[in-house]
Amino acid sequence: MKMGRKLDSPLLKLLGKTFVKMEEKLSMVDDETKHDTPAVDGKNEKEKETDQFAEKLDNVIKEICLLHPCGKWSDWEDCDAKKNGTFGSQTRTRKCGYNSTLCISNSETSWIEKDIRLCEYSPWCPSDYKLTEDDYCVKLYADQKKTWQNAQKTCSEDGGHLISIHSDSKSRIVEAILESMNVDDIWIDGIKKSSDGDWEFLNKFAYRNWYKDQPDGTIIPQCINLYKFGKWIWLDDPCSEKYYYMSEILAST
Ligand SMILES: [Ca+2]
Repeated sequence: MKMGRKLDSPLLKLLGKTFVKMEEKLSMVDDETKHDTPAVDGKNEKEKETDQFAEKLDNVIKEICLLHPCGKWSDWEDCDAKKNGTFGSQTRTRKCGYNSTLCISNSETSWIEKDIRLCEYSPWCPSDYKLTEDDYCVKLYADQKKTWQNAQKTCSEDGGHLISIHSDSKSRIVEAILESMNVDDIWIDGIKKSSDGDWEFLNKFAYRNWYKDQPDGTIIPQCINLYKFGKWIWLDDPCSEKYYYMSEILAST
């Protein structure tokens, strides 16, 4: 047996009892052999006893290994379903045979057991955030209008940020929510902090949806207002203006 491995409690007890029994047996053998047999094959009495003990211990361990052949299960792998609301499967494995935690490593007599179960794809959102079809966690704040910075602060306290609109499809998701709530302008991510500086965004996407002649603001800092003007477009506006806003938290599984 390799020492220093982790043994679980029932096995330790079993092993402990086994040692006690073997010690009793060996002391009997010891009594029987005390008075006779000179050393043959170059080993003295003590060495033979040690050999015997080791052999018996080895057999006991093998028996225990067969009674308790498998190690601990691994953690479950990620669910292989990829779309919200769909089902998939997930697996876990464990090593069995002489590769279990107790037993001597022997790849010829070990095997891997696989367990499988049904799972549902379920990204996590805080309870008051809505999970969109494309797996964004969003919340429209339409109770109190705030400056861009204060809106960002509220989002940040939720563990999120002002919603980042980096594509037409993302914009359509946001627009649908706004229209369902009869809100026609909100703060979104994007700020220009100095007159000769660049616009700063959370993401690296090149997507922009400025209305014609925008941005044109001269009061610094300027922030981005998503506004429904026939269609949904971006206007720059002084960040000190107050609008409703939408917060976004990265969904996790
Ligand atoms: Ca403007």
